[in-house]
Amino acid sequence: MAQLSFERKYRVRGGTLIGGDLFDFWVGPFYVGFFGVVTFFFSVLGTVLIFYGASQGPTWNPWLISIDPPALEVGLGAAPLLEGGLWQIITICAIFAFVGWMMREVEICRKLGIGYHVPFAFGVAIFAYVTLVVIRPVLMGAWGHGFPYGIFSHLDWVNNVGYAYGNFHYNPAHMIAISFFWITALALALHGSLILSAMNPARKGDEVKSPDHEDTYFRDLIGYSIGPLGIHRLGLFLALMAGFWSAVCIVISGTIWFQEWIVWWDWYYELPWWVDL
Ligand code: 07D
Ligand code: 07D
Ligand code: 07D
Ligand code: 07D
Ligand code: BPH
Repeated sequence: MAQLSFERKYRVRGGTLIGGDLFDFWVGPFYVGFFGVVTFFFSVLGTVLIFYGASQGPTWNPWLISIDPPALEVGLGAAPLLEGGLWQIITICAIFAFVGWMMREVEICRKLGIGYHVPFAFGVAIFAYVTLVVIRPVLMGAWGHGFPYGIFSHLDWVNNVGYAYGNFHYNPAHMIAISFFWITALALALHGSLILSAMNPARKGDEVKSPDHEDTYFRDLIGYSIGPLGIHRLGLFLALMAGFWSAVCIVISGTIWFQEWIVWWDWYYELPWWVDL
């Protein structure tokens, strides 16, 4: 109930970036806004085009439907609709849908008077996607380097692009990204379990425990507690680094590094103190 009366108090006009009062309303629990309309329009258009592409293809099997980018020969030009043009239009729709979603998050933050941390964080995910389908293809000179929009076909793309550089695990930025993914899961596992442990005291009837207990737990265990605010800063940082280094690991493959990734490690043999041994 408290939640609901809070919402009534804050669900007032204002804070919009575009459109003034025009789209400043809610549909059920959803805030609409100008960017809600943008997201809805491009999501529906993009999805309809995927279904249209599927209807022109060989299968309705959801795992196998695939909207492929143009052939490499097309370069950075526009392709005929059924030879990659659909992929190009769907990519534009997807970017507008994602950016629209992010801007809608910004307007909600403005209405509530809170920081822009959530839309910023989503911006990093959008950056990773745009790196895959715009930045890297443009740098490499062909839309054909983007990934196909299909459940299995995009896995084949990851596999094939990986092996194009030998064992992709040797890509140092891939290692950093993976390490951040592992650490993010570690941090969330620790944080989630710690909060639940304080909320669910082991002895029945005990009061719910405070952040003092949470801090003391980690001081006892590893000598340090990052604190109730710090863990959220750390978690956000780790997750954003995972997304950022992912974008780095793929954008350098085929633009500044062309060989198998294991060759990159030759700098180690070439260090001055043993190169002539
Ligand atoms: C849980 C939030 C909910 C989101 C869901 C996904 C669609 C697609 C469209 C059939 C964590 C909704 C799915 C809208 C329907 C059509 C045409 C987020 C959650 C439930 N992938 N990927 C999946 C996407 C890339 C990779 C699953 C999207 C890169 C690997 C799903 C993108 C690379 C594996 C999916 C994207 C890559 C997957 C589950 C965009 C590197 C798996 C995703 C737009 C990042 C796993 C069969 C998930 C799987 C999987 C969607 C990009 C690698 C279909 C939308 C090119 C190795 N990816 N992916 O839970 O089971 O995300 O595949 O960038 O093993 Mg992928
Ligand atoms: C095992 C860690 C336990 C750690 C402990 C603590 C110390 C103390 C001291 C710091 C489980 C140790 C502590 C030593 C240190 C101090 C002071 C965590 C463990 C107890 N895969 N794949 C996974 C993806 C591909 C393959 C899991 C993605 C390729 C194999 C996860 C991709 C091929 C195995 C995953 C991808 C391939 C896996 C790992 C993309 C390679 C596994 C998470 C984007 C060519 C492993 C149980 C995990 C597994 C595993 C993700 C690609 C092979 C889901 C995102 C196609 C052989 N892969 N993978 O297990 O399932 O954490 O292990 O392409 O064995 Mg994969
Ligand atoms: C940051 C907590 C601190 C832990 C650290 C790791 C050692 C090893 C031993 C030199 C997040 C301490 C490292 C104790 C020293 C020797 C002999 C947790 C943090 C700082 N892996 N893995 C790494 C381990 C597996 C995979 C890095 C351990 C499975 C991939 C580090 C285990 C599969 C990649 C590491 C384990 C797999 C890595 C960073 C145990 C599936 C990378 C880890 C005991 C899960 C990344 C060069 C990190 C890398 C990486 C350690 C198991 C896959 C060396 C201890 C078999 C694909 N792994 N790993 O940040 O840079 O974890 O590799 O299960 O790309 Mg691994
Ligand atoms: C791109 C998603 C953005 C999403 C958006 C929103 C909707 C709406 C609607 C639900 C970035 C979409 C929303 C559609 C849905 C509703 C209503 C996130 C994105 C904007 N790898 N690898 C990575 C591992 C190997 C290879 C990243 C592990 C092999 C290539 C990550 C392993 C080879 C590429 C990673 C492993 C290989 C990657 C992915 C293990 C294959 C990339 C995370 C255990 C043989 C990709 C930017 C990511 C990348 C990438 C992990 C193995 C190849 C660090 C753990 C050795 C070619 N790998 N990999 O990017 O960096 O998230 O992309 O072996 O392109 Mg790898
Ligand atoms: O609202 C959200 O979450 C609830 C936002 C979101 C976020 C946010 C949000 O605020 C944040 C902070 C992140 N994601 C963060 C991150 C990580 C760290 C940077 C990173 C690892 C990550 N997100 C990854 C992913 C992935 C992966 C790994 O694959 C997916 C699938 C997602 N995030 C998905 C999402 C959505 C659930 C949500 C979100 N992350 C954004 C929802 C949104 O944008 O809605 C508007 C768009 C539509 C409703 C549909 C658009 C349809 C298109 C026009 C057509 C489809 C095209 C597509 C390219 C086809 C792909 C086919 C696949 C089979 C490959």
